[in-house]
Amino acid sequence: MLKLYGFTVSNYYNMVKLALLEKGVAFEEVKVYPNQEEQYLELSPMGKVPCLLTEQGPLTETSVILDYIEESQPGEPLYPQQAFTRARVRELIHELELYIELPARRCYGEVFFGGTTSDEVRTEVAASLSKGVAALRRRCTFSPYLVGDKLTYGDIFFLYSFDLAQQVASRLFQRDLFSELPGAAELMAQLAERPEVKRVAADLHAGMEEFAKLRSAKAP
Ligand SMILES: N[C@@H](CCC(=O)N[C@@H](CS)C(=O)NCC(=O)O)C(=O)O
Repeated sequence: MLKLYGFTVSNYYNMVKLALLEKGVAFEEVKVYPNQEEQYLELSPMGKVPCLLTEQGPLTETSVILDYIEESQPGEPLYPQQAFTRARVRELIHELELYIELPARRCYGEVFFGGTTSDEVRTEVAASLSKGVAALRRRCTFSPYLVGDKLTYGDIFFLYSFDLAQQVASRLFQRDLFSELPGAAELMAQLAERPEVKRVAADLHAGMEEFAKLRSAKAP
């Protein structure tokens, strides 16, 4: 059986978990926090989560894991059939990761864990979010999903990255990314109604206290 390594508060872990749940694939969750222990690096060479352990060996990097799931597992397809539309979804996944999630992540320390962000970083992040959201505005159809009328991996990436970026934008820049991207709020609300999304959210909630303790124990 597939084993999913990570922890329930991780947004990337939850992307893979939701994909497996949506497809109805059996998997076992193995709780691990990011670390640099030799034993874990054997599975995840950067020490990050998630890691998916398959019969042939471990895989890391969320978008790669999602592709593997699509190609190897049964269940409802989560990429469009048509090659161009499938590429469009992959394009959006890259845009969400590179220009929304990763820039916003540079401010998670301040927004979620009581750290600080330099003015220089703030300026860079604000600019990146503007360009990233403008790119999404040009590409997303919200019809009602990110692209088309079926759930795709693009929606899964959107679900677990855009909201976090919005929290950064709201706290640090007094911006509302949802109003900058018409259709995004409605899609987020619709996704939140899915039973599998509710399960992931409940597990996240249940794991929050332990994660918060771990974070504060590590704080200087
Ligand atoms: N590019 C990775 C990013 C995964 C990632 O950043 N995971 C976080 C937890 S949400 C992590 O493991 N952070 C620890 C670290 O960066 O060392 C992926 O696509 O899976």
